[in-house]
Amino acid sequence: MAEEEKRPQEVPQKRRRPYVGGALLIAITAFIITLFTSGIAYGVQSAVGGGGGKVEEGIVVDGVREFRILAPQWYYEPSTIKVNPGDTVRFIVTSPDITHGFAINELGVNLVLSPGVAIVREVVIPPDFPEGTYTMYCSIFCGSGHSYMKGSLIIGAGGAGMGKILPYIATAVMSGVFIAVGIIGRRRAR
Ligand SMILES: [Cu+2]
Repeated sequence: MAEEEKRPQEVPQKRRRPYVGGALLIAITAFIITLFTSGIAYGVQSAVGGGGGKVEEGIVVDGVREFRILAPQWYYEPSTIKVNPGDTVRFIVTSPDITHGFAINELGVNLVLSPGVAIVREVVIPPDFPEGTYTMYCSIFCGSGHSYMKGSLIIGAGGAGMGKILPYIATAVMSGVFIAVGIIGRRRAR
């Protein structure tokens, strides 16, 4: 997922009415702040929620790789789990507070976690399943941190590093855009 860099110098020459420029600036600023916040929140979550980026491999019980996952507001513990292609995986997921979801699109998993009830789901990962890092996420709105309630499922070798680095790259890119917008804004003001 390489991001193409957009060059900021393609500024239209025609004059804009001030309020259009102002509204645009506010919209862009709001967008940037949102991305900043999510980048930071996600970064903090992957650093703290994952126990320092620890990868949980579960325990194998009678040939089934079992994970006990806690799902409070607004994270999964463990937040990064690893399985192998060909594994039979058992998820035992419990929410201690309010109703959350537990979804992994690529595996067709979408659980409703009623508070205090351990929800069990078994999945067989096909031996030829593409290795990689997949997202597990909350699929039921659960408050202000809902969109940050995510974790990673690594299948096989995965691309474990990318999920950790991505928020920081996003934040760095956004800093660049923020500065660029600031400079353009100043130039226009002259
Ligand atoms: Cu949620």
